[in-house]
Amino acid sequence: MAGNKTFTMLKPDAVENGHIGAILEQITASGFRIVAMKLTQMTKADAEKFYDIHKERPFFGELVEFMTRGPIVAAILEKENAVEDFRTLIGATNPEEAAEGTIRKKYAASIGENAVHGSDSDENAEIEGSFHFAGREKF
Ligand code: RTP
Ligand code: MG
Repeated sequence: MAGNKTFTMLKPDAVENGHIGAILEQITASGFRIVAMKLTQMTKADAEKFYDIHKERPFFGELVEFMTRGPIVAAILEKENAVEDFRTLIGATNPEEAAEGTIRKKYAASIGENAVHGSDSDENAEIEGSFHFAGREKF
């Protein structure tokens, strides 16, 4: 059975460009409930740990640099079939390939700076949510 939670980050580019409100509006209008949320900034060590799975990829250094350059909005979201439905809502990793109306199509500039993160499995949603939030911060 599909899980009901996912984890997201509005990335530094989205925050810098003033898109927090519009993106959160699209997320909640699409049926996701906010379970936990905060403005925070990852350290280099945080980003290296969070993206450990990508450490051998050629873009790893760039990714860590980007994700630590300013604040992000971290949030846990709840909805039936949350992981899959949220990845549909954000669109393809490369905004040029993202479907019309998706968050990345509307707000992302490039494959590297692509406005928003969405967990890729129920297991990773739990790991990533717990990376950013303590139990008492989840509602
Ligand atoms: P995310 O984890 O952020 O939701 O994105 P995703 O699943 O669609 O993509 P993933 O393969 O997990 O890549 C993680 C993030 O790394 C950056 N990236 N840059 N320069 C590049 O070729 C490249 N490829 C990936 C993006 O920020 C991507 O979201
Ligand atoms: Mg991913």
